[in-house]
Amino acid sequence: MAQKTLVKPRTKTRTKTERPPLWKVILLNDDFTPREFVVQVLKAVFRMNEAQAYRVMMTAHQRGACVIAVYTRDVAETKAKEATELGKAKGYPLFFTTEKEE
Ligand code: TYC
Repeated sequence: MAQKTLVKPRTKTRTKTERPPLWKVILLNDDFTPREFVVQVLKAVFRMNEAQAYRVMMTAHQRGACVIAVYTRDVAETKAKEATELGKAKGYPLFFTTEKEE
């Protein structure tokens, strides 16, 4: 009698979890927007407390730019736009941009 090969079915499911790429929201410095206003916007849009917002504002002020947070692309773009609009509404050149995280 021919020998039969026992084929054991795979029972474990292998899940490939691909995380969506994250996007950075970056705050850019300018010479006109008041520091206190930048802090207000950071608190309102990025849910930071006073100390966190102040630190981020000062980093952008001194170095030219500061990464604020990472989100999915949609959220990052929406928040950057919202925050930029708040400045625009007051006539400030305050600007937030996004960049894909590598
Ligand atoms: N540089 C601005 C000032 O001196 C303050 C400021 C800080 C503006 C950070 C934008 O992203 C910024 N009034």
